[in-house]
Amino acid sequence: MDSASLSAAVTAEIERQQAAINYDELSLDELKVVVASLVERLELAKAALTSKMDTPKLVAAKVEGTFPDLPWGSPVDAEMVRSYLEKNMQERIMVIDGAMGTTIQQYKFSEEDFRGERWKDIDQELKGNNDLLVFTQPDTIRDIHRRYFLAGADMVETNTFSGTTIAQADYKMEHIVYELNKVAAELAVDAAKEVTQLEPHKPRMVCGAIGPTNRTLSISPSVEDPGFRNCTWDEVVTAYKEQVAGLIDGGVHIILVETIFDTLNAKAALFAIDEYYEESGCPRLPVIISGTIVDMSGRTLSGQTTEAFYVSVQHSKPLCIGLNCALGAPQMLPFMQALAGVAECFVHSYPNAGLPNAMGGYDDTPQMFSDAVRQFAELGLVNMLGGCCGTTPEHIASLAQMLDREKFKPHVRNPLCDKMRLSGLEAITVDANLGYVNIGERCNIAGSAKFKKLILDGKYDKGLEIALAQAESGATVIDVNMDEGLLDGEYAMKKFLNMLIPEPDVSKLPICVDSSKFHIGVAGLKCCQGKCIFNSISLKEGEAAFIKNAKIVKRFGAAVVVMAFDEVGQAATYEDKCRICKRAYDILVGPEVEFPPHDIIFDPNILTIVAGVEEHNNYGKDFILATKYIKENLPGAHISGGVSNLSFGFRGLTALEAEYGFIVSQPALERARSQLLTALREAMHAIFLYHCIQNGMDFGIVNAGAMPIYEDIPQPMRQYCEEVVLNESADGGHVERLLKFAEEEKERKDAGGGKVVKKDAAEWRNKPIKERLTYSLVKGLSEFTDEDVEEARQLFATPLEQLHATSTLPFLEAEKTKRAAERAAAGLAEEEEQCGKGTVVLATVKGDVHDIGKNIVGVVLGCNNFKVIDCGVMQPCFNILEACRENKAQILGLSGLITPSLDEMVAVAKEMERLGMKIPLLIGGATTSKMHTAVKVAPMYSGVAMHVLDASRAVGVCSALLNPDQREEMVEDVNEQYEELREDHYASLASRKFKTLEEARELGLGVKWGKDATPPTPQLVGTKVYEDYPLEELLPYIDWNPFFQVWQLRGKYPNRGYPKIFNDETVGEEAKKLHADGEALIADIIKNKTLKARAVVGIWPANAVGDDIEVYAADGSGAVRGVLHTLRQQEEREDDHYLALSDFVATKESGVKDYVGGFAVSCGFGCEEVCSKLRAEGDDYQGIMMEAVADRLAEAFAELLHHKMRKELWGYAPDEALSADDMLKVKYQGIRPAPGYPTQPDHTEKAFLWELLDAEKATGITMTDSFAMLPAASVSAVIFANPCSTYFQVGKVCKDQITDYASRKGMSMEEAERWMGPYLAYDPAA
Ligand code: B12
Repeated sequence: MDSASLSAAVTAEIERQQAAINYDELSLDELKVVVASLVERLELAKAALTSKMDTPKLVAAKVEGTFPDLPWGSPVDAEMVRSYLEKNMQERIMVIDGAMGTTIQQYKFSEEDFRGERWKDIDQELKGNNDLLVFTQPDTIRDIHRRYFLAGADMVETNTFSGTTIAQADYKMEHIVYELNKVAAELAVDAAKEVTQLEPHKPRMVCGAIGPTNRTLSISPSVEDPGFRNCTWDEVVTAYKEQVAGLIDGGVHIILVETIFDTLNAKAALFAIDEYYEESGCPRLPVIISGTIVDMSGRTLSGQTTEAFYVSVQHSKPLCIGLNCALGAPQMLPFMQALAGVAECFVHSYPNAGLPNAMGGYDDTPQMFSDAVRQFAELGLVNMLGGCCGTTPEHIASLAQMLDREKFKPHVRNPLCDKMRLSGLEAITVDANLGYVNIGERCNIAGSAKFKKLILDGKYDKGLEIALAQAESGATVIDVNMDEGLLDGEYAMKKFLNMLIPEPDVSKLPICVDSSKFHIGVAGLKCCQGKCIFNSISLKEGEAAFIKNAKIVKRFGAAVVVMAFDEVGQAATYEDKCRICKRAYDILVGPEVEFPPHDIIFDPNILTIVAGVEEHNNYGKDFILATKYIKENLPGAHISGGVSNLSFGFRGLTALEAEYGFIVSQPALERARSQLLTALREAMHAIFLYHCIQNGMDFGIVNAGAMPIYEDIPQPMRQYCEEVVLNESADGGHVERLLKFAEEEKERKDAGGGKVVKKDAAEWRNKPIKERLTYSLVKGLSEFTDEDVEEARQLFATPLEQLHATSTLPFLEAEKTKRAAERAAAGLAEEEEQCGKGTVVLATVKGDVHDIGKNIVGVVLGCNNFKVIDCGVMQPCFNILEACRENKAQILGLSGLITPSLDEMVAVAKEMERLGMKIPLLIGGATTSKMHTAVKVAPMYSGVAMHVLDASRAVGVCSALLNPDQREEMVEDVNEQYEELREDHYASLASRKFKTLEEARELGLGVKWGKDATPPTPQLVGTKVYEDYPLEELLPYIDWNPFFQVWQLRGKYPNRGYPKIFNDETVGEEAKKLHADGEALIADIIKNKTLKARAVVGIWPANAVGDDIEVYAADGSGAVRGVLHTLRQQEEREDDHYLALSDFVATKESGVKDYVGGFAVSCGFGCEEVCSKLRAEGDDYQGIMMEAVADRLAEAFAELLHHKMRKELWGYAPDEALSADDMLKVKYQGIRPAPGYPTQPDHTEKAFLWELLDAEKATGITMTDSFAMLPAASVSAVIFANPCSTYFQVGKVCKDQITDYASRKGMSMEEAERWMGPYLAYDPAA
């Protein structure tokens, strides 16, 4: 259709539509709609018209010839550039160019123009990738720079806004990034030279422009998952570093980090620049930083105020800071005023040509633009002006002429601020106005049991609620600490912070990233856009490490907490505190680090007083005096400390109570006592803090809400506490006085004077029995469980339940009766009694001998009215699924103790899927985990597969799964949770960093054998067998702690562990009874010789060869008996060494003679026979007790034999005199890692150990296909004697190591990957 007929057709259509409308009949609102739509159409038509009538395509002015170098030479002289700019910015308002994008549009390039010759055949659209034009249209880009210079700009920006691998990835052009930046810089420098030759009085310069990239480190791209990020800090830093290298090599004079809408991206850019200078040795060019305020709220896209933005980047010491883009000049005014008010450097602005119009274009003409920016100059807010979107060389010409004409006075820089400034979304200045800074400690896993539990349970969202509560209750800074052995601290830190940052009510506050592990703290810094506090560094590892770490913290721009620690240890006395802090201060502020003094916070260690050691009683005073010393002698530095340490001597149950906000099961008397302790402790804290603050302490990690005001502390308590805190009184009897006071108070309360019951506790006790039980279950209270359950039982229990009530299994009884009461209260008991709750099949999988955990689950389910079919141990998949079929099982539960069983569980899940089964699959046992179930088992089975942590949860889970009203919701919950876990798992795999095997080996322990270490020569070389070791000798070596775990008895702090558990209010009595039953059983076993203790130990000559240990014949012939293979740590962390067990044995090449030992022990012979008999008689309690006791004896036997080795058989510690407790704390020399334990996770290593020991023949202990030992109560280990040996965790290992390990072991890769499955740092299927 030609244009005339097209226009006729359009007109006809419009007429047709209009004819049908009678405008008179339309309402006012309808008419408005019509007018709006017509206006929109008209605008579109006008835009089309303008573009048709536009000036013809611009053609670049071709430049020929060469020009003399710029005044600052080549390679650039950074100092000359800086002083030129400093001088000029103080004298006049300088001019930076306008937009590149808008100006490029004037040249009207087509797709072909963008591609040029170089990419003419590429299978990718390139139009819009403006940065590429430096290659394909270089003349034009140089021409644009030239036009800006000629318009009056002092400096232009390179055409590299998207010149990072991250931004170029959109066009698959990552590979040209370095070249792009270099070429872009060269073009701009060419133009600068050309114009400088024309106007030598005004030399021109080039800013290397670094854009924000198209990803954000602080903001999640997913609305559903605010904790998610699509790029990491390290990726962004790497990308920026490559860009910086190209720009500098291309000859730029200034680095410009611009259009910052997420400060964390900008911090990564500044970090990359700093790192680049340090690594390259290149002179430091001036840096200009330019942020973008997105709307009239005055915040960046990532939520920061202008002040907070400045505080977050001030550490990079920019020459100039300002705002550009997004708004027009009039809208920017208040934010420019704020910036000029806070910045210590020069200030600039380069706004858009007004706000964008309906078409996304900019309407301000050159004149309008220069009129608009004039206000900044008039108000003295700026040292440089320019233009952003919508501006062209004509706009800049108009601006430059105005500045030339009117000679405004430039902005005068603020004096350098010598106060600490911190920022989250908002900024704070630590000064007299702010006063004492309260660092909220509730998100510190080491300081808050509640937070710790939530994080360990993966409930990060609930953890956030704690952070919110902290912020609401007046914390000035939020402390985040994830130091917990069971956690991947780095991952947890990142995950929590990434979730916290989008919560404005929390992230408005600065964060204190807190970890004793440097790398975890650094991981935290990588998540925070604001200026943080880094807690902590110290001289513990020596000066070199201190300097290195301080420089890293400085590079992130964080303030730092310095612990008063040095190579010798923790500073306890006044002298040590002052000496170490002074030394640290001098290093930090000295020329090598140049840390800002006001960003240093010393923690001179608040240590415990009144703990029974007289010399320690001065610790409080020492701290107060050290505070004074620091304030007076180390200018600028601050002081902080963990106040509650002071009174740890008085620690009671109170912390837990306070934490959970309800009474933790003590009777009124104990409660009163603990309240006294709380009151005393709080009084001591308040008094101590009062004196510290008087002397200059300005930070503190405290639970602020809990502390009384000094003046409010009643006398004589205040005086007594004060004397103790300051360790001084007229008669010197202050400590005794306070203790006596405490004792008397306690007695007074015991006599009834202090009976305090929480109000709500009393109220809920008046409710009906069902509500009372529900309340205590929901709140986890057990104080009244016994009496309530008894009441319920009298009322409702069924005959069957009463029968079970005679069972002597204490926790089972409690569990059962509680549930019975619930059920009865709900009126369901009778109904269930008739039909039972359902059928559950239980089995320990093939190759595994684990029984006890499964048995407990079986009994608990049985007691709760489930029909349980227990298939036993070592059950092949077929048997298990047959049992399900035969018994019409409604649930299948699998159990396993050792890692190879995990694979077996996956195999069962696959088979269930293949057979089309639908019943829920429950996974349990010591080696299993929620994560493994989510990642490996659940995806194999379309029915629900879920992990169950312990027996007490099994009942709830099975009940819900079989209840039609609850099942669906539960399955949905599990699926959702597991999906998240899978995502977390893969994200964590991707984010962890590993050394290559080669690098890790380089970082091995590297003992200088023969020089630093001489291995002891053993008394025994060869093996020794113990056929029937006297059981009574094992008794002192028993570790009772795991015994209580079996029965799921865990005392509440401080009554954790044996024998303190006996004092526990809730479980103490039961623990005593169980322990007595256990001891009685052991006595019986010894008397009747029911169990036999058998063992074989051996020591052989050996040497390390790489990561392996060659074991030689005992006869001294040097013949190689075989090889023990060991695995090396690879996951990156702070430690200097990446260990393998072979590091603990002298290397073959050293020529030094060395040895390894080993043993296999068992106390399980005879156990199974007794247990089957007891089971047949229905005495589950005694059966489980028998298994638990046999396990204890086996471990005790292992401890005893190791002791014997050290003292006699190896004999290197003949005089060792450790208590049993110290032995359990591994205070001896040498280690005995068991194959399967974290130091050697590979169970197959037991095969060669068995061969060496001839273990099966010597003891009768056999091994299953999965290398589980039979009888179950058996332990084996390899023994290392050298003092350098320590326990460690191999952790995850990479493919390079598995490849190497497999070939060393003569295994296929698949086989090695199968045995090492849970420890792989990669997905072998990927
Ligand atoms: C006590 C103990 C032992 C005892 C007893 C083990 C036994 N017979 O059960 C002794 C000292 C004998 C022992 C030996 C070994 N152990 Co061990 N041991 C432990 C320890 C400390 C506690 C396990 C335990 O008994 N807990 C108490 C019971 C009651 O709990 P449970 O088994 O977890 O069962 C509960 C829940 O899991 C759940 N549950 C269990 N099954 C099921 C099933 C279903 C369906 C459901 C719903 C729930 C459920 O409910 C149960 C009751 O609450 C764990 C570490 C730990 N903290 O878990 C290591 C641990 C299990 N042992 C381990 C290893 C490696 C070994 C050895 C191979 C070491 C060696 N080379 O000698 C041997 C193997 C023994 C053998 N026969 O082959 C590893 C296993 C993981 C792995 N890497 O393979 C662990 C995890 C230690 C570790 N961190 O590496 N061990």
